Amino acid sequence: MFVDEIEFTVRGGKGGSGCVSFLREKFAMRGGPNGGDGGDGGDLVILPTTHCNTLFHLTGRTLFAAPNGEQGYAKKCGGKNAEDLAIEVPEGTIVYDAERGNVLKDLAKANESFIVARGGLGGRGNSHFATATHRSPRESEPGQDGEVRRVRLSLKLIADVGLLGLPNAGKSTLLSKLTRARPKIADYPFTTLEPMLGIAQGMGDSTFVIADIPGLIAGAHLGKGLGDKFLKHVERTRLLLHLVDCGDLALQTPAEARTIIRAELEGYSQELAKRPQLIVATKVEDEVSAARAAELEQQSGESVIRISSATGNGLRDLIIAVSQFLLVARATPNRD
Ligand SMILES: Nc1nc2c(ncn2[C@@H]2O[C@H](COP(=O)(O)OP(=O)(O)OP(=O)(O)O)[C@@H](O)[C@H]2O)c(=O)[nH]1
Ligand SMILES: [Mg+2]
Repeated sequence: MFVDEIEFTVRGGKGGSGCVSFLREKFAMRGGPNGGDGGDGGDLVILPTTHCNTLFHLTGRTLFAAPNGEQGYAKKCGGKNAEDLAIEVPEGTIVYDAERGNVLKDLAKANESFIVARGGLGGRGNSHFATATHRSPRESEPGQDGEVRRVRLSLKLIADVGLLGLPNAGKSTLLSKLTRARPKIADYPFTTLEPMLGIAQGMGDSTFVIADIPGLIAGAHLGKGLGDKFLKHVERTRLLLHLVDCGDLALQTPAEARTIIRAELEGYSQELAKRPQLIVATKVEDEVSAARAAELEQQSGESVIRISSATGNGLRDLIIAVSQFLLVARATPNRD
């Protein structure tokens, strides 16, 4: 199941307590204090990885706690420091402080881990408390508590290209033609219920990641259909492909489809609405669909790339257009 929002409490491990002990040996009956220090508590770490695609594996837990440090021992033996506890999350997970609402960390790159709750330090044993006048200290420190905080994780997929369109526009079919992803495809609306990524072969050695999301309908930003909650998964793309169905079974004219999607994007976020877009006419494989694509081009005043995922026509042109765009965009810093 695709889970992209989750909230729970995190706690660093408690430090082990310091030990109270005195040297007891045959010829040193009243030896000095020798209690060792407690070990430090483990840190609670969030680790972005490419091994998982959703936050589903973290559901059902309200608390993640790192292990506690070991207590100190006699003969100045320190307790062991606890291991850290790492929670794996998909790349693109943003960690928020659930109470204040501020971003703690955007984990956009795999393996760049983040300590979200530090473990407490171990307490000092009584050997640290001896002075010239206080030679038999019976005091030691308890370990410090680990940090505790409530966090919210929100996954925003990271892709180069996002597919947009009304239901049935042919988004998933295109994903399946350009990548090895195998999304569900069918002739009814809302076949796609959760986002899916695929890696496409671009020009030369280049590749690009495509995100397919559920279809949008008029009023999606007001919660109609599946709503616009999946649009956050194309927020971190460089380029949007707006797929417009030019087949004869389409319920809207291409120009209507274009207008609906543009309005939904604006309703969701002005910033996303300004993202570079290519208009892609889909199912262009006969005279009728070719005429509809031409009409769209004329009415919108935007150039339209014609494709048919069924025959493969136009797919190469699309790959060239996307690759050329990305070549320039990738050379420009500060995407996110
Ligand atoms: N003739 C023709 N049919 C196509 C083409 N591309 C997709 N289809 C058909 O259009 C229907 C919808 O395709 P999908 O890829 O599931 O559409 P979608 O945009 O992912 O739809 P949702 O997931 O519901 O938003 C399916 O019956 C496909 O077989 C095409 O190039 N030509
Ligand atoms: Mg689909």
